[in-house]
Amino acid sequence: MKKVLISTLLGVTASSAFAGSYIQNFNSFSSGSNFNDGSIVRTGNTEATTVGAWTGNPGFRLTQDNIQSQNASYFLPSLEPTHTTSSFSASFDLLFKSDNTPADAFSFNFGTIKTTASSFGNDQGMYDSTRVKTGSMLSVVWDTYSNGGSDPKSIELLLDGVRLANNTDTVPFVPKSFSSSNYRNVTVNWANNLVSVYYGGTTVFSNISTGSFAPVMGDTFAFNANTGASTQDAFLDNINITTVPEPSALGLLGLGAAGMLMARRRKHSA
Ligand SMILES: [Ca+2]
Ligand SMILES: [Ca+2]
Ligand SMILES: [Ca+2]
Repeated sequence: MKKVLISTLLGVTASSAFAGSYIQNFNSFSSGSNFNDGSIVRTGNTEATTVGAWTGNPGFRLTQDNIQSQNASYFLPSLEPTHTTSSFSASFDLLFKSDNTPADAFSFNFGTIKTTASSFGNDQGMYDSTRVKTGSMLSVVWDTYSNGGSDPKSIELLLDGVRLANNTDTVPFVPKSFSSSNYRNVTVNWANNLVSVYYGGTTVFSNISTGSFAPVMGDTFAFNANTGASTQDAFLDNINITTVPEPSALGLLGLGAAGMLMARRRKHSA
């Protein structure tokens, strides 16, 4: 009996304790934004921010075209509540649509994000420079509205609201009509303080240094979308995020597993 229990513990240790993960495809929901998975959605418009908004489309809409000044945030539960994240890989599908001039932005954020956070400066991610609503964070922003000058439509990488990189060649794809084929896959990989971003099969950023960025225990991921005077639909689907805890945590877990293995062997030989 004891042997079975130890084997089970070893199995759990080997399969899931080394990485955190969040997977959501919204397929089991027909409406609303409560996914019963520890995530929190905050929006000023619950009819706009919902699954099931587009008949036949299983994605989650954060903002809706032709509704101005929306702000919707989708906070994921911490994937490393007791460790610091040392690397992560995130994948999701993103779709925009706008009848006229699209705006303003969609962002993917990772760091010390409080659930009071919202978009900051329309296209600078969720970072709050006063740090009242957030701590330090990385943000990837799909900026769909040209503010002119040095801020055209672009995909931007920010650390604490400050641009690390700005790709004005690979701009967000915002068609005027809906089609499932208009979804574009996004991959964001962060490891060794370098981040790479891929969008619709195109490399947006390749191994950009994230400088002084250092996650702390319990950091989280969050998505945000917002509209202004101009508007757009922003849909999200097929989220798959994996985190790896800091090496010291891995080491401790490894020792724990080895210890249990030794205990099990002792039991066998006894
Ligand atoms: Ca889906
Ligand atoms: Ca903009
Ligand atoms: Ca821009």
